[in-house]
Amino acid sequence: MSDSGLQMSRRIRRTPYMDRVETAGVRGYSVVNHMLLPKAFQPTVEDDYWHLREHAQIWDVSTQRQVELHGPDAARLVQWMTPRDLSNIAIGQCCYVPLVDQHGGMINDPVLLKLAEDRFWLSIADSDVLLWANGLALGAGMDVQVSEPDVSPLAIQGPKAEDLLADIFGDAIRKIKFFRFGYVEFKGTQQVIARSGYSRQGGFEIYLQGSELGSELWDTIWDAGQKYDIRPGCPNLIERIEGGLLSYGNEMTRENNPLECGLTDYCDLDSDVDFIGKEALHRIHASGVERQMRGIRFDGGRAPVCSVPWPVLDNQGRQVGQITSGIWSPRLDCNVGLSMIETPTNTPGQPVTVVTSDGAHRPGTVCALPFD
Ligand code: THG
Repeated sequence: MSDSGLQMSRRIRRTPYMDRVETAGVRGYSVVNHMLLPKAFQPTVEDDYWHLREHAQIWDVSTQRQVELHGPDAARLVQWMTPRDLSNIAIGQCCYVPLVDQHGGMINDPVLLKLAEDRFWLSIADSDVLLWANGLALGAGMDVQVSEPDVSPLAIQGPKAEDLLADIFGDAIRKIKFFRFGYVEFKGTQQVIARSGYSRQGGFEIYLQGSELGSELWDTIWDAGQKYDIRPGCPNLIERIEGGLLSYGNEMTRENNPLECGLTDYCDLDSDVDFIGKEALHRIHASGVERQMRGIRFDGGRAPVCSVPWPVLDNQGRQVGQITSGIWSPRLDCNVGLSMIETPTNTPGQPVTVVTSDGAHRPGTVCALPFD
């Protein structure tokens, strides 16, 4: 911890898996939702990338905090918060939902879990949804409790995740469909397990309730995983960019609306449901978005680490966007990046220039997401 340069304090919360994460050789952290997120284990992100595509990894994603809405008005509140029509979702279903403000700006992009007709979890990205939801409930006089329960997701990702978890919890988990969840028994407790996760390699997320069980859960999976060449891991930057998975705070902020973020499929603008930002999104939809989230492939050899956004220029040298996450892809044999790009330069196939932080001007091409 000391060599990461991060000065610890109570405000930067540890996770229930942290002892095991440290033993496993974590090499650095980020902070998300005021909590540590492991960022590296293997010598390189590329080692992690190839391993994730072939085997199984265990990820401490406790920073995906749950905001629980519970009570008679829980369903009304959650629907008010998102343009996605939730009227037909079932108990046991997960749902990727943009949350927007009154101007259509992105507040967060959580995974919603419907636990009961009157109980939901919003599994959030990096912004304080707890306060937003509580403020809305209070202001609207809704009968709903808004809390952050003791739930810490642990992701098992990669093609061998299913076999590994079936060894531990039985074959029933094989029947869980994508973006559905069920329950498994662990040490006398019932735990939520969903087929989901922040990668395109398949896998599950266990929403551990009860921090005191963290080390035991990690050890159980770790021991059973030896057979599957399990390794400690974390959301992989190469895999995430290739898969077009957005990171709130990086690719988008409140400055962006879900239509330009490429989340139109999760916005049911024509439905009858009432939600915050409906008027704004209708207006934006009618006038057309001014920019769009895209992939960019670019050359010039291995790019440096993208810790500040890289300007994207059109063929007249005018800035039309910025790469907010970018890295070398060893599989595609070029650099890949995510960028919001202004119309009309954002149609796939357009040539652009990326100015990386080493000063290099690199030729690139706009492409659709995901990259494959
Ligand atoms: N899992 C859980 N919580 C999370 C994330 C996660 N919270 C933060 C962050 N990740 C939110 N971002 C995403 C982005 C994309 C997806 C999940 C979380 C995703 N989307 C499906 C897809 O693109 O195929 C859409 C599924 C749907 O149809 O609803 O997987 O990873 N717990």
